[in-house]
Amino acid sequence: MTKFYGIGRRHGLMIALALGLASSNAFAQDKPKVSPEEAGYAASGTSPLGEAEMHQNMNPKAPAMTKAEFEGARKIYFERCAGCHGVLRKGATGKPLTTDKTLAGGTEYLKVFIKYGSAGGMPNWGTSGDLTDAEVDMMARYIQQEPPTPPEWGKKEMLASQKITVPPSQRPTKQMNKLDLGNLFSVTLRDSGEIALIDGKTKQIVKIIKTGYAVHISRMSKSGRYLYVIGRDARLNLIDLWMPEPTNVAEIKVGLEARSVETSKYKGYEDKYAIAGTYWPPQYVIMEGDTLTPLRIESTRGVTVDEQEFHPEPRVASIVASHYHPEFIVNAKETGKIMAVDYSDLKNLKVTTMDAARFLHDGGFDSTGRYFMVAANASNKIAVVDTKEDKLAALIDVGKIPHPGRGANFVHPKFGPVWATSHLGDESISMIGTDPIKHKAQAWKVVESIKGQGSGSLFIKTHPKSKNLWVDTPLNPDAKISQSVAVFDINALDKGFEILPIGEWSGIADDGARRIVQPEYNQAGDEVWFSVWSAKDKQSAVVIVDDKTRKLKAVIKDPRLVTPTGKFNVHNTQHDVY
Ligand code: DHE
Repeated sequence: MTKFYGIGRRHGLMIALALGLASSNAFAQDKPKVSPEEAGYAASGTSPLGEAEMHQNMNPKAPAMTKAEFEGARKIYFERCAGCHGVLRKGATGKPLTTDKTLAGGTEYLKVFIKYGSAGGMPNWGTSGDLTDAEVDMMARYIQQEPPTPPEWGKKEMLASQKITVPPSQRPTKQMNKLDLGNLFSVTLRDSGEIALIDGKTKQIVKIIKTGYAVHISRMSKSGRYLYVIGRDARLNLIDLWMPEPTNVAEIKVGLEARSVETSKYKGYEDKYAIAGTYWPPQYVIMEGDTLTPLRIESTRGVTVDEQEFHPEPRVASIVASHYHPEFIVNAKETGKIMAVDYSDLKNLKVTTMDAARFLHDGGFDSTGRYFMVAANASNKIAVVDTKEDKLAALIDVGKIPHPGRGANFVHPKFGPVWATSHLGDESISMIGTDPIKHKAQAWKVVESIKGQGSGSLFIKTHPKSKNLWVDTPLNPDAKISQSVAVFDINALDKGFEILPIGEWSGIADDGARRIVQPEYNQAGDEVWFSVWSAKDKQSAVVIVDDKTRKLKAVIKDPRLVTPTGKFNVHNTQHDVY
């Protein structure tokens, strides 16, 4: 059985319950429950750390392993397990797998747990066919050894990896091509480690550009000239859209594993700095915007907001650039801390740290650009940061495992301006009031919660010019739901949703998952683009829908479109329009 994000994975819940695993052991109890969708999601992104050199740490109390077994198990650990249990196995959304716990469990217990999964959300790696019995046995012995630590990555390593292929002095001073840059899309080609630049009008691929491994997101500089693309391997590419044809002009490896990048947007600092956050090492780095030369590296290691316990690897999740101060808002996942990092004086760095909630992940601004709304996903909360006052404005309970992307801003017919999120763990869509002046009673409260197609949603979207609210469900186990999208009328939210069969509309064969992921508007706000995300060796597509009529407008099919996922319209990304 192939594993493509957990589709077809038979959950081992019943078997685990029958064996009494879910409740019989402290090891199985001390973390929040995660849904199968969340477990599959967090375990999906093969960590590039499996390739890093690490010392084999044997524990004399643990069962023996050969070097080859240890290396094989380490690779599997970083491919399948690190996303939930952490690099150092201190636990994240998954339980800690430190040797005090695993040795107490013992090989036979661990084997059952790995093979059949658990009620707490541990996938059934054995019975799903992902791991053989021999591999399950190897993993059970491996997690009783001391975890090997990946190397640190400082300025020296970053500089050694930096390439400035076109120095700023040799770059144009104005746009040298005829592209309509505002309506260009940077499309993540996840499994080929590339982005496709697609012209919004002609729907033609302008260029494919090589980027990092399992490339993740694109962000724009304030001027709209520079495109920054980060891969899971922490390779950051700087693409100059003003060159005669958009060209990669610099790159750097900012660590061993990463997900986020942003650029300075405050007046006077436009295009000046870039910042990238890493999962490993747990740190962020502020760089020169046009060369990616590292200027200041800051660790995120520290204590958690709730238990006040030291955490050795708080991964950097989303980062946004404040419009109110020369600051980056940096989210540390495992500690639950949000940091406003002042970049006006990098030698005397001022950081305002706000306590939010653990498992900070993705988020975006409210419609005014003042409040940053970020999901603390496994805490089932949205944290609101007032970027003008540098204060936490609220911490709001929402549905199960909120996953907004950057969220959706619109004017609710009854409650005024709201920001909405959908959820991975349930079918709800929570709308939060965002106007503390004219709608004070509703501000920072869930004013309405409606039901979408199902759980497994990752992204929700609208546009200031649209009356539609689009909600994807790519991680829903039912193919009918994962291959379609729900659309609500913002002025009649209680009327329910229409389902558009985007997968079917793509016209591609239904043999490679065809998940519909991440609605993204064009610059004018009259078209919505969807990725039809199939397995790497199958055909994928991008489907474009007319926003007004909700009818199919175009399908982009091209053998070069390998696993398209995120799409970033230049104008909307540059100006935080969503
Ligand atoms: Fe993402 C944003 C982390 C899996 C597509 N993803 C983010 C952000 C983080 C993150 C921290 C916010 C960045 C920011 O705003 O600065 N993503 C992770 C993971 O840790 C996770 C769960 C597992 C992994 O190992 O990577 C993960 N993400 C995925 C996917 O599998 C997705 C669906 C497909 C893909 O391309 O990998 C995916 N993530 C995205 C997209 C965004 C994103 C499209 C940006 C959304 C936006 O509108 O800005």
